[in-house]
Amino acid sequence: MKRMALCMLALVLLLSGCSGRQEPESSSLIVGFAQLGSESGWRVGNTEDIRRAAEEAGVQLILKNADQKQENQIKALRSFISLQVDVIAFSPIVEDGWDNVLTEAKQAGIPVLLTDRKINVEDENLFAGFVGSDFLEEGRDAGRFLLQKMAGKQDVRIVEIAGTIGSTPAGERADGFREIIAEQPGWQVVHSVSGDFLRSKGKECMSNILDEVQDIDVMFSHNDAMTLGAIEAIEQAGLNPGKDIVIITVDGEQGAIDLLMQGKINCVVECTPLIGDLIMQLSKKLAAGEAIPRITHSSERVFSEYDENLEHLPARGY
Ligand code: GZL
Repeated sequence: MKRMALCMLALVLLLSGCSGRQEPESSSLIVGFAQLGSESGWRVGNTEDIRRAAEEAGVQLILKNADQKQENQIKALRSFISLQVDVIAFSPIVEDGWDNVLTEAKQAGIPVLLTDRKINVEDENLFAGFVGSDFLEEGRDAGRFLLQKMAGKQDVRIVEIAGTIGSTPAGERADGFREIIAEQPGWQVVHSVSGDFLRSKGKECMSNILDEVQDIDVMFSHNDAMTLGAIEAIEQAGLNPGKDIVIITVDGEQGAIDLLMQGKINCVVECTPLIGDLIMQLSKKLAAGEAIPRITHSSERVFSEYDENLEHLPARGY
């Protein structure tokens, strides 16, 4: 009886959430997805791709947006548990604080798939696996570009605009970048501050940095949204981004690729949000009781001023 109510509720949610979309083929698989927010073009693209993939896979998707608040994500996970969805998937805004709610999901017999970001939990069996980017490698790629760009230079002064404190991408991008530049004589990150992956905060942070820090050679920003904001501040200060200050960013949004082609950004490390199909494939396996890999990484590349024919790149889609 409860499951019938669930299917009816899921149908109502789907009908209310879809603007005239063709309803997916009826499917027994119901996935509850707790999205963390809409903080960047990357996140919006990620949500759209998950909706598209669910529709194409015939999966009934219940997607709730937490507006960048962990407590809202936890509430969403608890609602999926009470709805007895088949699979729970979510992009944890930060790494800590998930043990209790995921224990409840385990006790309810609902498998959990981590997407996009990782978590720290006592019991690693509280989730079945992770699908998303290798953020450590993204940070290393940013460092490798700088080694090429600044080859032979000493005393390179770097400022960093970091992502959400306590999130996997912020921690691992920072670590990977520092690992690669560690041996360079006189290279140092002279200032690091979190812009929370938001464009507005990226602009605010860079404006403050320009007031406080002298002789900046490089800005490493953990996402394109903050980079676009920071570039506004750099230009308002009368400086030329990409020339006076080397700009390295992560995500690969269309806006950043456009600025790369204009010479205002020097390197864009791709972090694809388009993992909807992988999420659905892994969810179907979990629903069928099959094991999945603990880690499934998306494949990504680097775009930089050293690339030719960037103008022929296909539209980024986010
Ligand atoms: C990375 C993702 C990050 C993006 C940001 O996988 O979690 O969150 O880099 C987004 O744009 O806000």
